[in-house]
Order: sequence, then structure tokens, then C-alpha cells
Amino acid sequence: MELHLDSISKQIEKGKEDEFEKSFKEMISTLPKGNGWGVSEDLCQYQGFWLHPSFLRGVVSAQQRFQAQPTDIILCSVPKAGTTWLKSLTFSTMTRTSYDDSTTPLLSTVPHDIVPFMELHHDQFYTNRDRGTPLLSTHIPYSSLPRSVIDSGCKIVYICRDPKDSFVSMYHFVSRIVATTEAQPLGLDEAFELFCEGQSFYGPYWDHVLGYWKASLEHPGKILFLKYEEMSDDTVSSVKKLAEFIGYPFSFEEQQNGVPEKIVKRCCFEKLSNLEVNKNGVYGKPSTGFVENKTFFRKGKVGGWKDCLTPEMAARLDQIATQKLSGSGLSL
Ligand code: PAP
Repeated sequence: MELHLDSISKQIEKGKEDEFEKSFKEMISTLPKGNGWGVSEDLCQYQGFWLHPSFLRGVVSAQQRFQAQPTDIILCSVPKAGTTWLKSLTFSTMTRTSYDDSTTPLLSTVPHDIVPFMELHHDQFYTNRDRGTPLLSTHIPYSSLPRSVIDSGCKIVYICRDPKDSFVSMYHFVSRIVATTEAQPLGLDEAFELFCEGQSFYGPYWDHVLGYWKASLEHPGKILFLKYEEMSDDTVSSVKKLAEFIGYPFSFEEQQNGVPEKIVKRCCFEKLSNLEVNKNGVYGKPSTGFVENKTFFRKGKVGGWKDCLTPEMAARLDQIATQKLSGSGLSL
């Protein structure tokens, strides 16, 4: 009897999945298409932002199905702003009484597998939640977040970065992915032009940042807005602020014992990028493809753009940022 019920529920699930695929295909065929930077498919413009189809499928699925809970903590970011770092720091902060430097799962698992992306790996998240680390991440723009994320009042931590560094990081990341395929990589100038026009992964960059910035001003207790540069400048203070915000403040004794400093050291670029798993492991699944873990760790520097962009390119991005963020109170 149990077996019979099991097979019926599997059939219902499959039916729902087929229906989702059908309506997704119909919907995606109506969306404006844009240059995919040499990655297999064109980007699609969905709710004002440019998304790769495999991520878009997950975004729509999350919008329809993801049920946030008030105790969830969602790490949001514009791509290449420091997501991997933020995941490591937040996870280490939340689990500091369970793991130390020699037992942390970070030693054997890429941070993206420890804190899954909402638009890629829902199932893994439910496991995290059951284990008491209700941590999830996403690149979904604020205005497209699943309704339940806003309604539940769960905490959101957002990280952004100087667009010049994010652009250079994105360009290298995509180039390394394209290099593993037959496709033709996009030139730096062409990618730069697309980025300036807003046609980048989850772009326009400035709209993404502004969405979360404005929301953080409206709901300061619910959204913590971080900048990569400020985190680099004083990581210990940033981690203390983060811990306080997510409800895991460091006690006086922990601070006396240098616990925040230990977490910062454990998650620093040099440590993480030199771990075997991050040098030689891979991340992903067949439906979205695989990426070498080392592509998430390139230089990890503030101002690294200087090696790649001409002063004219830098001035142009600065000018766009100034114009787009004008009157918002935010500077990048
Ligand atoms: P994602 O959007 O694909 O998740 P994300 O982690 O946000 O990527 O950004 C990657 C950048 O963070 C890389 O920057 P770079 O290309 O300028 O070097 C990467 O090196 C940097 N990064 C990764 N881990 C750390 C870390 N522990 N400390 C500082 N920067 C880091």
C-alpha cells in the first residue's frame, strides 16, 4: 500500500514538473533576449534584469514554490561582489560552537555547497534548515524575490562591490567557463560595453544594488547592507556587525578570546583559496553545468581592476555609477 502511494505521489510530482517546464518554456520564449557573453545561451530579460536561462528557471521556481520562514537568513548579492566570502564568514559565525579550525566543513566543501543558492539548490537548503543553519543565498534582485521572503520578515544580508572590480571579476569568471567549451570568448571591450549598458548577469548592476539599498533604508532591522571594500578594510568589525545583525552576537568572553579574529582568519582568501577542495574540486549539477571551484577564488583584492581597465574605462564606469546612484545616498 505504501509503495502504491509512493508511486502516486511521484506521478503527481512529475506531472507538476512537466507542467512547470511547459509554462516556463512558453514564458521564456516571450522574453527579450540579449548577448550571453559567450556562455551557451542568450540572456533573457525578466522583470527588468538580465538572467541566464538556467538561473531563470530556478528564479521562477523559487518565486512559485519557496516558502521562507522568519528564522531564515538569506545572503543576497550582485554577482562577483564577495558572495563566497560572505557565505564562509556567516556560516562560521553561526556554527562557531560546533566547529573549529580543524573540523569546519569549509575544509572539505566549497562555500557554495555549504550555503546553497535559492535559484539552484532548494533541496539542500531544506536540509540546512533542518540542521539548524537556515542559511540560503541568492543573486535574485530585491524586486523579484519570492513574496514569502519579504512577508516572512526573515533577515537579509546584501553585499555589493565597486562595479569596476565586479566587472573585471565577472569577465574573468565567464572567460574561464567559456574556455572549457567550444564557444568563442567575448573580448574585454565587448563585455565592458554590455556591462555598461546593463546587460550582464543579473544586471543592470546599479539597479540590483539600488533595489537592496533602498529596501535596507526602509527596513534597517531586516536588511544589512555591506560593501566588499568595507569588509576588506576591517573584516573583524564587519563580522561583529554581521553576527549582531543575524542574532548571533559575540559575547564579551568570545571577544576577549579572539573568536571573531579566528573566524576572519579561517575565511580569508589565502586560507580558503589554498584548500585542496577549492583548488581542485568542482561545483554544480548536470542541469546547470559544472564550474571549477578555483574560479570563485581569483585575486580577492580591492582595486584589482587597475590591471585590466584603462583610465577611460574606469572613468566611464564611475560616471555611470555616480549618475545612477545620484540622490540615493549610496556611493560605490
Ligand atoms: P559569485 O557571484 O560567483 O558567487 P563572488 O564570490 O560573489 O562570486 O565573487 C568572487 C570574487 O570574490 C572574486 O574576486 P576577484 O575576481 O576580484 O578576485 C574572488 O576572488 C573573491 N573572493 C572569494 N573568496 C574571497 C575571500 N575569502 N576573501 C576576499 N575575496 C574573496
